[in-house]
Amino acid sequence: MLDKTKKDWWKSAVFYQVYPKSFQDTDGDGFGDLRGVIGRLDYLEKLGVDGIWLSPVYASPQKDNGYDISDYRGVDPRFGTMEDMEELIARARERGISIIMDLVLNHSSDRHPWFLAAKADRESPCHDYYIWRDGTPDTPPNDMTATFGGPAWTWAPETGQWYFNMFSPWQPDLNWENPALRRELYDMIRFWVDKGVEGFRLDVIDNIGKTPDEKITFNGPHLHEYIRELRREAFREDTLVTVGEAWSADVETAKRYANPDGSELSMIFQFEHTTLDQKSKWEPIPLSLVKLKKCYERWQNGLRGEGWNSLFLNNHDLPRTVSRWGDDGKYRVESAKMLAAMCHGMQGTPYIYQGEELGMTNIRLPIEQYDDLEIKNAYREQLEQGRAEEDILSAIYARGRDNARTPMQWSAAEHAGFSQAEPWLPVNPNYREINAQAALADPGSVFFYYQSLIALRKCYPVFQDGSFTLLEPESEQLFTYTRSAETEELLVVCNFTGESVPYLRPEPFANAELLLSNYEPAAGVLRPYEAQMLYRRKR
Ligand code: TEU
Repeated sequence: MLDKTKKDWWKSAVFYQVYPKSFQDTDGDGFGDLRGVIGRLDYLEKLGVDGIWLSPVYASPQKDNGYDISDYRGVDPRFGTMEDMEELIARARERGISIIMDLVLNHSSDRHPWFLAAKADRESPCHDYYIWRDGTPDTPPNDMTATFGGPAWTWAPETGQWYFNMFSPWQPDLNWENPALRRELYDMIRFWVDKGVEGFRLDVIDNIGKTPDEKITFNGPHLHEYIRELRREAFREDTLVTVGEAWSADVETAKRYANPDGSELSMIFQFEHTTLDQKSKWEPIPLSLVKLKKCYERWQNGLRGEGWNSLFLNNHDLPRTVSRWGDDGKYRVESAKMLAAMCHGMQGTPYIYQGEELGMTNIRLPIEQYDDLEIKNAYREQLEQGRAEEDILSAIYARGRDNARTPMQWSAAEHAGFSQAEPWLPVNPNYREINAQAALADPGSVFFYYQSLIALRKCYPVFQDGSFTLLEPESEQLFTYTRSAETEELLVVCNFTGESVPYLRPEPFANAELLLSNYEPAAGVLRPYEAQMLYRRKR
């Protein structure tokens, strides 16, 4: 178990993201719940993770699966009760697993009592908790659009004003310029810290300083002032782990959020590596391995000593990486392991998204079976713009968020052991083959590979500290790099293709120890999606 009284303990930790709606249903409503998470703690302990990032379980109308909160201090009855949450925190802690809650501080639900009061009365003290502009119903303040479709301004006839919504009309943006609002949020965070929550993932934190009149949504003028205040007022303990989601971050701006002086957050989620194989969200293009490697290199070297990154392939907003960069057919197991080795060999804190450790894949559904508001809006808007339906669908198959949100595949039983009832989103039909029960019965499974990766990070300090050097930067087939510390060195070798590729290890690693592999190594060649982790002592 990690010593979590140590500041920076999270640098040697591995986290696991639970998307509770899809994790495990116990009360037979087809919707995952907290008792389901409690019931699967043994599984997570076996995997070896140190913490769970729990996607939102707060009371919510679920327009955006909980990223629209109507009560920040309450548990949504669909997920369970406050007692369930307290029990989860306690039971997890007994196993050395910390609970990291999702914090959606950029916006609330339009059903939050603050917003209801704000919308009903301009004189309400809550009115200024949101962003309002006067006007007339036919002319919004400007032409900004919302992430999930439509304008970023919604008319409220009650007050005769427009309110600002970056994501959807059901998610009005909070006005961080209002000190009383900020105080409410800090007090709410303390409420959860007092319950034993050991950290937070901060949803779209780079948006909280927005100034919509200037059309600035990311990196607003007061952004870092607010984050520093958050740290001082709400994240008081040095041992709390805080990870900020920042789609806008580049290497330079990332350093501010995750500055080692501890004045802001522990680390960030940045997404550059997930944007290289697309012209825009719904226009995928083939991945250039050279570009991907250069991107990782820039981040690994750029943040070294100056910030702390997280490492991830998947989350609830991204398609399954085994389907995206690997091969989810013939070489599913090999490529899932290769991608894991590529990612977990680097410097940063790894996050595993539920089902990734099983090699779960993307899904294709008839359009009416999708649930995600982003998918539904994109489908409608692109049809209106005249894009061919089959092109829209193929973009949704490749990039839609529901790829990641299908129910967790626990067993070959009906509904994949996720629920007794029809799940809220269809189970991937491949659950009979791909499921946790099968993985646990097979020592060669993706699950046990992840278990080894997590254990290795705990055994060898080079995973945490070693400097990164990209080898063969121009190869479109191989991703190879070293991590080097004073006395030890790691070599990670990944074949990103479905072909065998000739390969000779660099000389210093000729007799190195093989820490982990997904094939029995053969001289002079890497088989399809082969990955090796090699280790040597320098002296
Ligand atoms: O995501 C931030 C975000 O910008 C995403 O909407 C992203 O642009 C999109 O998913 C790409 O397809 C966070 C949450 O992770 C997401 O689930 C929420 O929907 C969103 O914020 C709003 O809270």
